[in-house]
Amino acid sequence: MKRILVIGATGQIGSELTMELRKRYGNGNVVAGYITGAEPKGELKESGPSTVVDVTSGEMIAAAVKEYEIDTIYNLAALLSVVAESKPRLAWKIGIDGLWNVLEVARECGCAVFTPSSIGSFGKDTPHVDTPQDTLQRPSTMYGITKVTTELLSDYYFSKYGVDTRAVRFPGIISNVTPPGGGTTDYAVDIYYAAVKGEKFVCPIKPGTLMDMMYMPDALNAAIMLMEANPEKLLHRNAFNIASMSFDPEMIYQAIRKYMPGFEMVYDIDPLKQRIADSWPDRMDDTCAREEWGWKPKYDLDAMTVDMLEKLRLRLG
Ligand code: VAH
Repeated sequence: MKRILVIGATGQIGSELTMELRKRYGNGNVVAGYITGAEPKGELKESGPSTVVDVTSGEMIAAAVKEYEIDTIYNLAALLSVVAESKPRLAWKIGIDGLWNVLEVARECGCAVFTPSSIGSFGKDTPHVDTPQDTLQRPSTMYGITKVTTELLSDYYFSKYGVDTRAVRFPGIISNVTPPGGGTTDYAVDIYYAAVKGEKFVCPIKPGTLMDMMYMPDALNAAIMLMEANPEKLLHRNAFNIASMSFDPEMIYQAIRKYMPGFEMVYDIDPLKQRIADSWPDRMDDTCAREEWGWKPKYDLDAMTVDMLEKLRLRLG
């Protein structure tokens, strides 16, 4: 049975990924790694083991791997795109110095490693429509620079040391559990909260700005499916394009109004978020993921909207 450590287990992806992994592999086999000040709470804390793991400390990672006999590490420690622009050195420290620590421990202890990349790893010169799996990657954000470096370093550890590294390029992820923090695509989560609270939504991204987006259940399934995939079938490793939806603010606004006709939205563009969004693809080509490990999303914009509104209504009353 797999023994898994999730680093960044209390973040937007980590909190739901930890619970999904516990469902699939058994609560006791999935350790939630967190940093002081971001302790797990509620079911995440009660349902299985957790321990302090700061990704910038190789010793902490090694101690957790040895104590819990870990064979697989999901490394989700990162600053998101907008925050990373205000703290570029910290973004590198967590994203790359931290990754190096994870990969070194994985090399010494024989662990497989998943460290996600993102649509942020592409730049304005990358083809925006049907973005190829193998293409030009010259991002202009510190977040994107850390993600391209993540891909290259993870591939390096696979080819040079045989470390089993795998990853996907996540779209903007929409979830109804842990709110996101500091991302360019956060508007696609915040809009649902505004709708359910009966508030007018102020959108920071221009109409017509298409970006790849994905509902959290599909994102979690992609990560776990890839880590379970037959390695002999993988022609790529770090990192696979995965796509499910491509929409702009008008499309998600209309998707919500279909169920909440009184919902209103206005625009107040955030120049930094818009500059970042303009450099990202409209929609990636994910043929390689579909062919090499059977990737297939389940949620489209309408199905996600129905589920988001239902779940948020239950939680926010
Ligand atoms: C962000 N939500 O906006 C994150 C994500 C692909 C986008 O990396 O920074």
